Amino acid sequence: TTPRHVWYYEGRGGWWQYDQRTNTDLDAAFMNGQRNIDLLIAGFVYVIDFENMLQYRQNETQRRRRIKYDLVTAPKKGVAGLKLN
Ligand code: V3L
Repeated sequence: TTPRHVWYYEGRGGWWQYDQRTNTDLDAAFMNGQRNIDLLIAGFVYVIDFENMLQYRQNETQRRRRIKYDLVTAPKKGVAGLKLN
C-alpha cells in the first residue's frame, strides 16, 4: 500500500522523493525519535539530520540538501533521480 506522506530531498528547482527502502528507514528512525540517521545511499554514507531537516554526505559535508516530509501527491521531480514524465 502507498503511504499518505513520504520523505523528499531537494533538487534544483524541485523535490525528489526518496527511494522506498530509504523512505522506510527514515520513517522508522523519525518515529523512534532519533535526531539523525546515517544511511547508505548510492554507495555513499549520508547523514539525515531531522533537527535541521537536512541531508549531506558524511565525508563531504559541503553539499547540504533540505529534506521534507510531505504528502505523496506533492509536486516532485521524480523518485531518487528517476524523472517523472
Ligand atoms: N537519493 C538518491 N540520490 C541522491 C540522494 C538521495 N537521497 N542524495 C544525493 N543523491 P550530493 P537535479 C540528485 C545523488 O548531495 O537536476 C538527484 O537524485 C544526487 O542526485 O552532492 O539537481 C538527481 O539524480 C547527485 O547525483 O551528495 O534536481 C541529481 O541530483 C549525487 O548523489 C540531479 O538532480 C551527489 O549529491
